[in-house]
Amino acid sequence: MIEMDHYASTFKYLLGKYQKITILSHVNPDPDAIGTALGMYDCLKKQHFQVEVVNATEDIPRFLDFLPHFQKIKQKIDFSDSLIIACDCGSVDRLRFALEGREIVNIDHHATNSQYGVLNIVDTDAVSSSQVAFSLLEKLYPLSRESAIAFYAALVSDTRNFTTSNMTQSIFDFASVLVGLGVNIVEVSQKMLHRRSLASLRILGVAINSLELREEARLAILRISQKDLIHAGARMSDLDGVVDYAKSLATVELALMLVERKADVKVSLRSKHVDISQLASFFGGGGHSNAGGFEAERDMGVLADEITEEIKKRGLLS
Ligand SMILES: [Mn+2]
Repeated sequence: MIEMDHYASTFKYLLGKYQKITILSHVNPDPDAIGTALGMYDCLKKQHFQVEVVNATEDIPRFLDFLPHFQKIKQKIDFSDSLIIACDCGSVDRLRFALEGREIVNIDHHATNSQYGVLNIVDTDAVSSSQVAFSLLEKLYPLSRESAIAFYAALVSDTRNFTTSNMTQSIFDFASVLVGLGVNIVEVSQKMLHRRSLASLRILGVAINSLELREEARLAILRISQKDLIHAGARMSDLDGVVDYAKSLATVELALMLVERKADVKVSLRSKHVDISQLASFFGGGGHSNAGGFEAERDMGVLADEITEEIKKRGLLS
């Protein structure tokens, strides 16, 4: 973990220059992006800043509607003179706003983060961006139950319910602190796990039917076409976690999911052990050691072959 004292004093100095704050997170947000943003929102709002929380995406996962202030999330930035706080976002273009000339505080844990802020609080040892945000804010302000709920939901999601390979004892200590602030863990689990959309199950079925194994069954590929999405009535947010099913196969080391969208193909990468962050960067994306992704304007079949070749060239499965 990074040493937070220095970052906290710089952050406090930056906050002192502004009355208004705009909290952003990456496009097609996951629960860590939204939970980190809403936890920060609650904390800074209670410090009497004028705060707005914005995400460029229309389709924010609806199962997060139990998070405090979820209804406050807007699609448009209204403040022109605010400090920008970016949550869980590895590159500034994934915020999808024109931010030239704006001061940005970059709070993240992606190994591929491009350090686009005036202050970059990027801890690649943190398991969620909410952990980075919490470590920062606890140096400066009291944290409420509302912030804790949002940070905990983010933590649960990015660790896939405390099962990812970066889990350590200290993560349970962090979770325990959040629970001590009043998080109802049963409620969060039920709200996050037991309220799936029908479309998400239908598209999961389609994805699993498309499973193809390559490289002696160590590489799994899932493909979802634009037609599949329309037929299932699925949105991109219904695909959260689908690629993990391919990774769960005993023989599989590396799993890919290709989703055909209107203008491009979205690729999600997951691995059990090998570092796939450089592979994701090579194709213009980013991520963590075991989870990443990118977008490409190519035919799905061509792209699957290209990625397979690059995996072989890099010896990721040898
Ligand atoms: Mn994250």
